[in-house]
Amino acid sequence: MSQSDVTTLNQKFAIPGQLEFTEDVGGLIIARIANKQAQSTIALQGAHVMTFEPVGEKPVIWLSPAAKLVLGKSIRGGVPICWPWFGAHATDSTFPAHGFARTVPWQVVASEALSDGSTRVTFELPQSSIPAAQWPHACRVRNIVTIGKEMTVELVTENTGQAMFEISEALHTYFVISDVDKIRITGLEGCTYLDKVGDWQRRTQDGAITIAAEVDRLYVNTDSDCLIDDNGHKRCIRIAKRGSLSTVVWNPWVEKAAKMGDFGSDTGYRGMVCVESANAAENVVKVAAGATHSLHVTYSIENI
Ligand code: TA6
Repeated sequence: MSQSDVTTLNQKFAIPGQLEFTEDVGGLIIARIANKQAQSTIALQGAHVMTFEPVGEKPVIWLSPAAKLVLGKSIRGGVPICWPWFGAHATDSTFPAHGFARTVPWQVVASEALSDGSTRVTFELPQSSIPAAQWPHACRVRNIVTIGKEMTVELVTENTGQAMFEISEALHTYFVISDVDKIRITGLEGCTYLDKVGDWQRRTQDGAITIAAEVDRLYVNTDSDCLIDDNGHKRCIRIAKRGSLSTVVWNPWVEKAAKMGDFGSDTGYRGMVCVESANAAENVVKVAAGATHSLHVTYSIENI
């Protein structure tokens, strides 16, 4: 079946009243979920969750108003999948930052209306989308997205080859916030982090994280939940992860956001923060031949 054929996708996987597939003007195919608990849009390119909005709640996931929905280009916002490496490639600077997974076509392999009223869609990265020069390993990679009053994203890597391989990865999630000076991020107190803004110095987190300049930190050896405590929206966003020992906190601030060119208005950076559930630096994951590794995150809202 040609996965680029919306009609075929809808015949096989649409769920009346919950899930349909449409083609965007830029040629991207979008899964559109609207059930009694939430709405979400997911691009098949990169199995990229773009939006998530529980019923009666403000949007949780931030998508840049200037996001370019173009084939082969990364989408600014949502939940980009960084795989099979996080950040710059270790040895080849010509390979794309954050890996290739987020800019190649994925396929839909399953859709389910769950008994609790949520909707689950399973995406798979076909071997044909994997550039062999960048990743010469046999593997099965799935992204399983469940949309209800909470959102769950599970990135599953199966080593179907004969030798161990090593990955670094992240669900590089962008969150909607009221304003960058009205939030604090908790859960990483006392953790060691690599400070990209400070020349990758290793530092220790003292208290809650507040943001008043560019922040780009890779916290290591932490499996803690993180909370984005948003005094402006009078809510907390909980990020509850399993299978992840790193967390990245990023806000580009004004200069870097302007340079990136797809943050929308010159104050676009004020309405977002990234809290990314990852495995990177000393937390890279060795996947033995025949083994399966899961990075699983549940995003939920708590009112304050
Ligand atoms: O996760 C933080 C980070 O690595 C930043 O350093 C910045 O590069 C950001 O990711 C966005 O990267 P992108 O390739 O999506 O522009």
